[in-house]
Formats: sequence, structure tokens, C-alpha cells
Amino acid sequence: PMTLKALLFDVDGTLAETERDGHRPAFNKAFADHDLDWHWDEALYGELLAVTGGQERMHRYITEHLEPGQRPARPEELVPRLHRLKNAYYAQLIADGEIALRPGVRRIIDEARERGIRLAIATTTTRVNVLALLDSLLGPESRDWFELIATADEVPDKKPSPAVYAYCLEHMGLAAGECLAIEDSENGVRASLALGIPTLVTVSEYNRDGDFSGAVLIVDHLGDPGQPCQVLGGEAADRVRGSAQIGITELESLFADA
Ligand code: XBP
Ligand code: MG
Repeated sequence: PMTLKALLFDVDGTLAETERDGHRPAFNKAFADHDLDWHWDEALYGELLAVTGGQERMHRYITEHLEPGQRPARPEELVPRLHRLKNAYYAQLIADGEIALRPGVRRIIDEARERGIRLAIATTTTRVNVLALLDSLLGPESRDWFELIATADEVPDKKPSPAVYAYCLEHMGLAAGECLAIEDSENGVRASLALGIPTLVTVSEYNRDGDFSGAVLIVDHLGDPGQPCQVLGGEAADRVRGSAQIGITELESLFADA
């Protein structure tokens, strides 16, 4: 059997619920600054999330939600500008404390560090957004807790492509079976499972109905004192059934021989 050596964390939806009240309002502010009458409400944003990557998402919106006459003349220039502005608003929102870590995230990171389990980030988000989130929610020193922070800046090929996970395995010198990916979305799970990385899903608000088949464990969240988690499914769900919190001991039990 393989032993658990590293946790590979997704960011958006996994470390924190960043989409509805983080990226979405930041996009809308950027649109307003450019006098665009685009507005992404919660429902529309949920649809647009099928496309990973903020720039890709705007391109999809332009081609599929706007009439030809409403489309900007030069989207290839406008979209990167809007994206930079969106990311600046996003960083501000995070610094203002609008977003919190999800239950159990801080606890499991602390426990992993105590027990010598290696940590990395594997995300399709832009690097500046990850650093803004780490700085505000875990403190600037947390940048060093993750031996690798793999983002869209290093790996432009976004999930469901497994490229960002392949990059982590290669740079950390790890086999897929020695890692656990922590994800919240179908696109994320497809990326990690494509390489055979055991995957834990903490279901997020926009991803309640995702197809997470193949995941080793599916929970509503990791749980914290006074905030028990619920085991929702997964191939090894029986090993942790009834646990109120998922800690390193529970994660290791997912790796033990049946
Ligand atoms: C998140 C994404 C990102 C964010 C926005 O995926 O798809 O596009 O919505 O960030 P994951 P950017 O949870 O896999 O990281 O604007 O920086 O793309
Ligand atoms: Mg995610």
C-alpha cells in the first residue's frame, strides 16, 4: 500500500468559497469601471463556472451570451485588461475580510505540517489571487508552508486538464498514489483522477450536483470543533463513516489496505 506523503490543495471553492462573493463581485466591478452593462448574477455565474479561468470565462460570455452587435470590438485586448482589474478588486475584497477559510482547512494544514506531510497548491487560478488569499487568510508566512504553488501562471492548461497536477508530481518527485488531492468541483476531480491521484471532495456551494465518481471520499466540508462534517460518499467512505472531523488520521485510513 502507498503511504500518504503530500496534500495537494485546490484553491477556489476548496480553501475558501471564493467564487460567489469574491471573484463574481470583482468581475462585476471591473465591468462597471469599463462602462459595460454586463452583470453576472449568482445563477449566471454558476453556469459560467463550467469554464475554468477568468479570461476564458469572459470569452465564453462574449461569444455565447451577447448578441453579435453587443460584443466588444477587440475582446483579445479588453479581456486581459478586465482580468487584471478584476484581480485587483478581488485582492481588495479578500484583504477586507469578505471571505473566510472553509471549516477544517486551517486545522488540517496545521496537522499536516506537524506530521511532516508535504503541502502544495494545484490551481487554475492566477498566482496573484492565490497569494492574496494566503496572505490574508493564513498570513504571509504561509507562502512558505507550501513547497509548491502551482497556478495558471506556471501551467496555463487549465483543469479539467491534469497538467497542473502533473506539474506538481514532477516537481515534487512524487507518485500519484502518495498524494491526496483536495478538490471541490467536477473539473478539479477530473484533473486529479486523470492521473490516478486519490481525491477528497469537499463539496462547495456551486458544485452540489457534481459527478464525483471515482473520488475516494466526499464530504460537505472537513469539519471543525463544534462544526461536524458529513460523509456524503466516495469509494472509501466506510473507513471514516461517523467521523465529525477529517484529520490526518482519517486521511491515512483512506490509504490503508482494505
Ligand atoms: C477556479 C477557476 C478560476 C477562478 C477565477 O478553479 O476556475 O478561474 O474562478 O480565477 P480552481 P482567475 O478551483 O480549480 O482553482 O480569474 O484567476 O482565473
Ligand atoms: Mg475549485
